[in-house]
Amino acid sequence: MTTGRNGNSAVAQRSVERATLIYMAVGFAVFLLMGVLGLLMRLQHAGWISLDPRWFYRLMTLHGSGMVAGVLLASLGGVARVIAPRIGLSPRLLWSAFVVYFLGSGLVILATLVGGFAAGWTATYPLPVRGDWPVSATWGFLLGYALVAVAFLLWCLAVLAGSWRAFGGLRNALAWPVLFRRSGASDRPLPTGPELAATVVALDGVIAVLAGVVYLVPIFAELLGIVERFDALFAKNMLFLFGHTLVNLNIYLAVALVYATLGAYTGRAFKLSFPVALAFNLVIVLVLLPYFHHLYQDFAQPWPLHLLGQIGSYGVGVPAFFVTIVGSLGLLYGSNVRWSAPVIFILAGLWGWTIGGVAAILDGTIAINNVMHNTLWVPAHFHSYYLFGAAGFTWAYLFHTLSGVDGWASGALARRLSWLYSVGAGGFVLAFFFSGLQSVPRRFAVHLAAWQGLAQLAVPFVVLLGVAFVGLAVLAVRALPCAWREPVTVPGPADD
Ligand code: HEM
Ligand SMILES: [Cu+2]
Repeated sequence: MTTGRNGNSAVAQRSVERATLIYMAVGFAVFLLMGVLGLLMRLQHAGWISLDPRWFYRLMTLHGSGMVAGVLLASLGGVARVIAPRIGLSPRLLWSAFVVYFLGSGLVILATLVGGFAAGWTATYPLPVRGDWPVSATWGFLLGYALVAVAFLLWCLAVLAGSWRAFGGLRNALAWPVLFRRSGASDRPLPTGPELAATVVALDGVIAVLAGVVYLVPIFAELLGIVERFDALFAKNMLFLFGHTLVNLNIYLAVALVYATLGAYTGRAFKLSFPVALAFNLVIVLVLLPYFHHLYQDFAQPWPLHLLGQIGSYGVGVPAFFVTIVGSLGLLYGSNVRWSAPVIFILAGLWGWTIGGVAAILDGTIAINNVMHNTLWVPAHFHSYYLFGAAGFTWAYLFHTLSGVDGWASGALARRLSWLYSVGAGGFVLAFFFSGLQSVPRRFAVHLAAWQGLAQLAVPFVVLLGVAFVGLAVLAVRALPCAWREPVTVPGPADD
């Protein structure tokens, strides 16, 4: 049996590649299904259908949790595929993670659609234990979350173990020689951008999962009657240390996918520069601080933590700017771009991600949060950076994987569909932003007549977005069997 330079046998490597493909394909399918729920909610807000409010909240809960889990799964698969040539990943860990993820998501679907759980994707304590749905639904939902968190943890461990081995320890895996030694001459290999990003995400991922456990265990204890109640403020801190961090890490995974994709279309290899290495190392700490902005309205929270949230929300913007905008524009600037669906997704994504990020920083400002809190401004900002950024970048890489530089994704149809997606997504999030400016509340099942106009405006854009994605899905699915059978054709991270 041949053993590759990353320590995996050819069979193991093939298994890793197939696992990553399944992560991405299943994540994409989940994204499409959850998008339909999003359309239903906007139709409801437009006053064009009338869902029972209970059903609205069940669908909203499933949509939020399903989207976050689905896009994350796809990004985890994509990044694993990108780093696999040099970092030997355990196929057993990756496949186990997939099975656990699948079981967890299944529980969440059952808990919401059958059980009636409707506490929102955040399931903020004490809502999960106070709802009037059966307690089995609460168990199902929270156990489902626990399984998804365990699966994510398995992925993090696979990456940490692999990069430890490939780079001979964590310092090299975090590119510290680039930071602290000028020459950079080292007998050990240094990580590429995607490899560094993966290690950083895996490290913070472990912390986020631990926070999730600290959140869930007391709730389980209360459900079992072991404790009567516990501190809601502490719970909320843990919840957002978990939730905020998780969705933010998805962004950095997606950025790694941009690095891995863009070079193929611009003819530039990504070089791990000092600013990008520094930025990613700062992110390790900074990504853990902004979550306090979710608690600005909790007057019982000690005020220095509010201040920390303010500083952290601004602070994380600086390295984020370096890793995305500087990193990607460095690959684009002055190059001869070959226009293709993945490139269009990435360029639209850089815009959407930046706009969403600025909107988030605004809402992370205490004085502004006092006004914008719990308005549709909040979904506006996270749908911008998710739909364009985290998800958009991930689909760019998926299409690149399934098409290659000259395949179907470079054809006129795929390119047109990509533009349609940008227009659809743009119109949809703008309607959210304008609603936010009018102080239309988020998480309301029924909207007043005065609020409905903007929702009505959003619907055709959502349909456009849907048509574009279904079209791209048809093109992509046809390329799937070939990618399953054949060994990787996508070039791994550049060796130079
Ligand atoms: C396909 C287009 C999408 C549409 C039409 C859509 C629509 C919606 C709507 C109408 C809401 C409820 C807003 C409210 O009244 O509070 C919502 C909430 C949400 N969406 Fe989306 N969405 C889409 C894509 C996404 C994506 C890509 C993600 C993330 C990966 C996402 C994550 C969420 C989350 C986390 C919530 C909050 C749920 C909660 O409050 O518990 N959505 N979406
Ligand atoms: Cu946040």
